[in-house]
Amino acid sequence: MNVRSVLYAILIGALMLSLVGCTTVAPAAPAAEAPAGDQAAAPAAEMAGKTFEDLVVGYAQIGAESEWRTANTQSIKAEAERLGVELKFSDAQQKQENQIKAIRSFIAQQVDVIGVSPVVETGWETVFQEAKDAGIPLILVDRRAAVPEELYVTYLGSDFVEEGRRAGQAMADILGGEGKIVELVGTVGSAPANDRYSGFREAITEYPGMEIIASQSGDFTRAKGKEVMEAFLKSYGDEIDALYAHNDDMAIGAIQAIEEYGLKPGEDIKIVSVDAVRGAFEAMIEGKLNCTVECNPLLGPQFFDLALKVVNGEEVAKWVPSEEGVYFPEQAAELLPTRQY
Ligand code: GZL
Repeated sequence: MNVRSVLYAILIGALMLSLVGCTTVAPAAPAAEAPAGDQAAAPAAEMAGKTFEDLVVGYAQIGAESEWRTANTQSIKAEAERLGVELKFSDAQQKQENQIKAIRSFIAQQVDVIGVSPVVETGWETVFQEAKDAGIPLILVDRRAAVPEELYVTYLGSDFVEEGRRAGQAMADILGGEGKIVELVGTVGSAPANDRYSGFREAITEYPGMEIIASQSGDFTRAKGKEVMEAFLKSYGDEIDALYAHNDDMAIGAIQAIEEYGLKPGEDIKIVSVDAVRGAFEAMIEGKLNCTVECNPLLGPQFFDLALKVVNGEEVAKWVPSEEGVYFPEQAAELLPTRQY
């Protein structure tokens, strides 16, 4: 073999070796062409799931019956705006049939997720099943519904029984363990009314000197709370030592009735209520309310975080409870400026 042939052979060999030493990475096939199940081939964006800006959420709100509800609605709308979520919002004016219609409309529009605050606990199984059959996850917000757990992904809201217990213990402390109590109950059949009713009774059981002499629904509104308190005063007058109201709006209505009757709310009749809205702090500063148990309405941020996780197939707890406190007159003036609702 002459010199030229030897050099040629060496050159070819070196060339062959260099090809074996380096690999070229074929560009990832676009997701559409990637073999089924070959996640490694899918572009990163495809695996990231939806973002808030992609989200379309249907929210079936109860109505606008109280300061609490107004704050709750504001929190949900403001957070949707901040995140860039497309929010389809319905106000049912406290009618279950309107909430059911709204949920069916959201299903027809094929939203990504449905949020609902059930006005009452029963009557939801059919429409929740329709949402499940349509493959649309449903989140209970604020109030629970009496349905099988598989019909909703998670419940975001308070422990209303604990709120009732806290109100009962506060009432026992304020009354010194004895007195005749009238009760303004929330919307009949609603989870907060049912649970605040039972939690309060659980707490006062150990005080035999405490007696509930009358109990009637004021439907969580000021107007109805005033009306029912007027009836209580007509029937029992100054026999009444205290009022337990399932929300601050009914308590504020009752305060007006007590003053018009000629008694001093917060003194002649002690008052314990629930929600801790600004109106309650103002009433405590005026000496007309003796305690308010917090029920947090500012659920917008937690709701949309849960909605995005659910839509992206992430695990979420079956119940996400709210953090809440109990407030008394001596704290009211200092805390009022800090209250967000
Ligand atoms: C409680 C909420 C109740 C409030 C009322 O989570 O559902 O409904 O306590 C409101 O003020 O009307």
